[in-house]
Amino acid sequence: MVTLVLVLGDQLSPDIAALRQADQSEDLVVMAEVAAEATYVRHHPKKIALVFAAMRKFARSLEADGWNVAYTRLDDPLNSGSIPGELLRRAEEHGTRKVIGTRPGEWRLIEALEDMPLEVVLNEDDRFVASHAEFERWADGRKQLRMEYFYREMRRKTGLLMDGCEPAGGKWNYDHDNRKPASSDLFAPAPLWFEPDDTVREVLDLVLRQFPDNFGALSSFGYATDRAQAEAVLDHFIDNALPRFGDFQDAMLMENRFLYHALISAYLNIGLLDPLTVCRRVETAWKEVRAPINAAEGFIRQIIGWREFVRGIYFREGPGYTQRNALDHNRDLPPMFWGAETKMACMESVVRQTRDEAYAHHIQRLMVTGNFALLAGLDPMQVHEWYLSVYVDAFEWVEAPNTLGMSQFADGGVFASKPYVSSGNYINRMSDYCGSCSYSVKDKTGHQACPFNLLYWHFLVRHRNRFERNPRMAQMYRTWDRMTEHRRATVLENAQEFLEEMNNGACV
Ligand code: FAD
Ligand code: DLZ
Ligand code: SF4
Repeated sequence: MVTLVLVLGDQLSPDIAALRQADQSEDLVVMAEVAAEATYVRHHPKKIALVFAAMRKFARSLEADGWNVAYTRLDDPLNSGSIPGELLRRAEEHGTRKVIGTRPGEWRLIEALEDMPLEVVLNEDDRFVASHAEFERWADGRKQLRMEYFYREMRRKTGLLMDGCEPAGGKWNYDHDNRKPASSDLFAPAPLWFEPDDTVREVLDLVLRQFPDNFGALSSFGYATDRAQAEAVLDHFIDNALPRFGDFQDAMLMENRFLYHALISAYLNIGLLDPLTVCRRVETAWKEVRAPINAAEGFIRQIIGWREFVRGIYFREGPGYTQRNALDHNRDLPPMFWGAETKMACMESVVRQTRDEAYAHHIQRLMVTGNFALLAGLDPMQVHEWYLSVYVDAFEWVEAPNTLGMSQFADGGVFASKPYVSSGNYINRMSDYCGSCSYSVKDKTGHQACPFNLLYWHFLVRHRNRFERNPRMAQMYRTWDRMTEHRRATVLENAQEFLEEMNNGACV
């Protein structure tokens, strides 16, 4: 009996577990562009285009390698509209009940596949450094899960940047070298983009027709859509940007959207690049003195540290994780997140960049949009859906822990020891946004005061019971307590006025 081999849109790796289990001479690979996956959130059009174009090219490369592939296009009249629906349709067509797949990166789809009236076997997705069992072994019995200790295990396991049992250069982490602000005239290499080929053009037409109202620009689509292109992006990054990646990792510039970032997260997440190979390439660049240790270590930590850690948390915490709301935040996402006018230059710039590129780098996501959402008490579920829809690299296993855990503290501290909040000061130090803002970052009270300055204290006061005994936050409460009563009352009143104006739909 033929077995159906399911390959999802973020499983585009030739050695994905399901393909390794299959028999090329007999089995049928099933791939499908389906409405359910394209609409579970209103994805950015560039994200849909990337996934569909990469799926089409991957299907062709499988056929060239000798696989039989049943590929369903989105506009196929027989398309049932969902992954389970397509499996049922193919099962009936080919008289089979057997399906092998690779465990999806989202509980929603795992549950849907496990509930199917077919014999579905889901293999562990082993395109990661740590297996689920390894993460569980590391996490079990620990009072707190902190990325740094997990990361050291991953360094030991992979031998990356290791000098025997010791970290290369004598330190595990070079982060304190990595906090340099950037000046507006900083020269940064342009990213490597690709002219749309026939496949991409066809997909762009489809996306334009089918998703005309989704937030995000489709014009100047330049993402890599196959393995060779993704590898060229990696080469380009290592040759041109890696040496300064560490130094300017946290900097933000209005006219320089990508700085020294790699722009490879989407390719890693859909399977066009392999994380360990990427890290070995970066390690080699360091060994050949083409990149300093702070850059190589900082970069490798993002991949074998943060990326693996967030995945471990997502699967450990289970399907209920996305419903968490530990701080009981419930304000609606204001329209500025969807491009409506705002007087905050930082928010305007990051949202505009997000709309144009489907990309913002980590600090823009964490310390501008995320920081604002947390300080303003926005509903974490709406924040999560926003991040899941607007970024080209957004898949729930990686997006949800970053958004709900790291950025919104909605999991109550499973992920982070303290909330990532800051006043306007931090944004001013790390960016060039404040110079052109209608608000004044120097003002701490009054109608011109930077909203981050007001909301920062409003947040701390709202959550005093939870955070004042946190040793990493006690100093902030002491600073607050030292202010005059009049000053404190004015800050809170101004913050409240700002939130009310925002709630009432005013341009703030
Ligand atoms: P670089 O800055 O060049 O970093 C290199 C690589 O490290 C990235 O490609 C990525 O694979 C990895 N990496 C870095 N930080 C993280 C992290 N915190 N978690 C996981 N991997 C990391 N990343 C996603 O891949 N998908 C998401 O949906 C996503 N959502 C996020 C939401 C929020 C609120 C925050 C704060 C961060 C989120 N991140 C997400 C992490 C990070 O912002 C992106 O991985 C990064 O910006 C991608 O751009 P880059 O490839 O240029 O990364
Ligand atoms: C993101 C995405 C989109 C937009 N479309 C499809 C699709 O049509 N078919 C498919 O197999 N996968 C798609 N994906 C990726 C899935 O949503 C992803 O596999 C799950 O969210 C699990 O990570
Ligand atoms: Fe953002 Fe405040 Fe700076 Fe304006 S002044 S750009 S709101 S941090």
